Amino acid sequence: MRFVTSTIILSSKSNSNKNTIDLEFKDLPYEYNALEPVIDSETMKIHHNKHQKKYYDNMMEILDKNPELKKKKIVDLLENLNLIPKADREKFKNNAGGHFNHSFFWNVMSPKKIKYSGEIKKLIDEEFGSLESFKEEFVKTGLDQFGSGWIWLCIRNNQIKLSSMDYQNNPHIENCGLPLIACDVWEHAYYLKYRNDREKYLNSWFELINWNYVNDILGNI
Ligand code: MN3
Repeated sequence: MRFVTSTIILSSKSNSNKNTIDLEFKDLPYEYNALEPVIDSETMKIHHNKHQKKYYDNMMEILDKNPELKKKKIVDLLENLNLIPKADREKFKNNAGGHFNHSFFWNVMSPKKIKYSGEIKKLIDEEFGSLESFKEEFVKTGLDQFGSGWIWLCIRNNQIKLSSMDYQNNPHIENCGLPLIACDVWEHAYYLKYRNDREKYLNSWFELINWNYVNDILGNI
């Protein structure tokens, strides 16, 4: 599939390794407190060291039983779950999805305010009218997600689409193009600071978006 290969380019063209998402558990691309006050340090630590680490370990447990699969890219595995032995397929989808999604999530947030510009600005302004209207839709999408899941902006055939997906599903698993923006709406992502106020979390989170990261992805398609 065309989309599979375009994602892999992320790792080769970038001049640092920060865009690489693979079968490796990495440090965050910034300090745990770097996103304060929007996301507190304790939430970041638990989220990265406990939640993502657990997804990663569970994924690796399955891959250790099937070492030939380790030669594949994680997006190839997510897009072709039939490669995973049936007994472990659901567990793999949830945990490899969790590992991929969190790796993407850390990169699509920036400690420094990033200017909304470039190709993503063109696409969003065309599809949603303005950044403000996009933000409104984004927050609404997150509020409409019942229970745990993610907000995704993805692109396919130059068309962007905003949607929410359950649990650790993502655009690779659901076969709807390449991910551009990911926001975690599981309670563990915001509960310590925002309690039940998902709307406040989403409005604050939106300001963290690393538009440069998104434009890098678009530049590599
Ligand atoms: Mn999470």
